[in-house]
Parts: sequence; structure tokens; C-alpha cells
Amino acid sequence: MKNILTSPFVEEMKKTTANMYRLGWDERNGGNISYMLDENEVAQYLDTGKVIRHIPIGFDATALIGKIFIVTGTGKYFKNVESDPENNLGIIRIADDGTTAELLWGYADGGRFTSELPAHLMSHIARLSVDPENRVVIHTHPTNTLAMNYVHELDDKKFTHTLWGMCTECIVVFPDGIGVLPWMLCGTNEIGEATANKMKEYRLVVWGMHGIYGSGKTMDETFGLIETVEKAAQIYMLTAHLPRINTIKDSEMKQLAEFFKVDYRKDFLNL
Ligand code: 2HA
Ligand code: ZN
Repeated sequence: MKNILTSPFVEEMKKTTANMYRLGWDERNGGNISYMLDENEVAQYLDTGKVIRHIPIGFDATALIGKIFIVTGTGKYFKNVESDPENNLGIIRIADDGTTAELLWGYADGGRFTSELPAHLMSHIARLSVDPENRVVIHTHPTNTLAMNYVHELDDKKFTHTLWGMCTECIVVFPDGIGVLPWMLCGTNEIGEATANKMKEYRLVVWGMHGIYGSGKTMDETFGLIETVEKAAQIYMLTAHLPRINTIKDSEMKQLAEFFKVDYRKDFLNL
């Protein structure tokens, strides 16, 4: 059996959480990540028949029975994952009853997965229904994206359109746009259901005045989506209060989408 601390998936979780912490997006216990793992890969590092403990997940995740995820812990700080992965991360498998998680590794101090597990697992179910290769869900509090929530309308089309206009590559990176939820109580099944509903259409969902969810096939793709939104939001926040002289026109966004052959939300352009 290989040492799990050397596994590519633990390495990726360490690198990503450290990176996001340094970007200032994940203060204190802010943010959480869930990453679906390949059972055969996990079996190189763990005896997958050995369950450390069972943890109730609080809703029906039947669609994910048998699936294995590495997930950040509740109350844990992204700042600390790199130096202490075994306390700050856990590997869980959705049990046959669909409502219990089997802990296979981690949460060594008796902890459990993020309080946002409903939003994560429901988002995985929603994304897998439209993209069977989806693996990663990231939630974070990127500074400029959050700032923008206070000064911009919280509407899918308007929010997406503004961000598409802030960097030339935005419409190419997230042609499917961004879903936007109003402020809602976090940590609940209700916000999980609302997030998953948007995730059927979008890989990015803003939680009004809280943060953002991103999903994708790989950690790089998912992080890259959020990073691009945050960059565009930064340009918005740097310029929103200044006289506007130049703008990327809707006709130019259309040109970009067509040139790079992406399937974009045509109804989000005003042509
Ligand atoms: O886990 O970010 O939304 C901390 C959070 C809750
Ligand atoms: Zn949060």
C-alpha cells in the first residue's frame, strides 16, 4: 500500500487550498472543496473495505451511492490543510443507504466534512447529470466577486453580461454563464437544492453576498473558472466608479464565441 500523503489527490487538495488561502479568498474556515476520486486509484493508498466511522449526511444522496470523495473538514482552515492534511481533510464513500458517509481516511481529530456538504453533493449530482466527467466542486469567498455582489444586480443574465465585458476571454472561459442566487442561509439543504438547480445550467453559481461555487472535470478547470470570474470582478470593481470610455461590444463577444467555437448563452447578449 502506498502512502496516502504522497497521493496526487491529497497533493492537489493541499496545493489548491494553500493557493486559495494566499489569494485571500478563504479567510478562517471560509471555503470548501469536494473532489470525486477514482476507486481504483484510492485502493492503491487505502484499504477501501475498512470504514473508520459512519457519519450521517442529512439528505438523500442515493444517486452517489458508492462514490468516493475527498472533502475539506467543517470548521477547518484552508491555511492549515497543507501542513496537516489528515486532520483537515477526509475521504468519504456514500454508503448503500444513500444517507450515510463512510469515513475511509482523515478527520483524524474526530471532525467531519464541511457543513456545505449538501450543496456540494447536490451540485455533483446535478453536474453529473449533464456532464458525466464532472469531478470537482469548489466553494470560496473571492474578494472582488463578493464586493461586486453589493453594487451590482444579482441576476444571471446581467451579472454574466457585465463579467463577459470585463476581460476579452471571459465569454470563452465561461460561455455557459453564471447562475446567481439571492442571499440565503448557508449550510442548509435548501441552499443546496437552489445551487444544484442552477448547476444543471451553469458551472458557476454565485451565492449572493456570500461567495461562489464552481464545478468542473478537474481541479485546474474548476479553479480556472473561479479565477477568471474573480479577475473580471476585479476589473469591474476597479472601474465601476470611473467614467466609462471603452467597452467590449456584444457584437465583439459574439465574434469571440464564434471564433473559439464555444456554445454560449446567446440570450445573454443584447443583439
Ligand atoms: O465552510 O464557507 O459557506 C465555511 C463556508 C460556509
Ligand atoms: Zn462560504
